[in-house]
Amino acid sequence: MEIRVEGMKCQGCVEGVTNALKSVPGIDDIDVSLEEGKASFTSSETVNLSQVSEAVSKAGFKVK
Ligand SMILES: [Cu+2]
Repeated sequence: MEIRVEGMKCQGCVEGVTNALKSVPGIDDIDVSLEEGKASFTSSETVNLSQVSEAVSKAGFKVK
């Protein structure tokens, strides 16, 4: 699963997004790309996408 994340500017932002995604139940492997403005993850169970965007927004970024 891949999402676009707006507003990442440095490695600290990448960590912020990574941690936000880690907090969402069901998400396993996370790969956040600063250059591409993307985050991809695998999930073992169904992931609630509104929960994903809420967690990322709370961290200060925008999901597109
Ligand atoms: Cu940053």
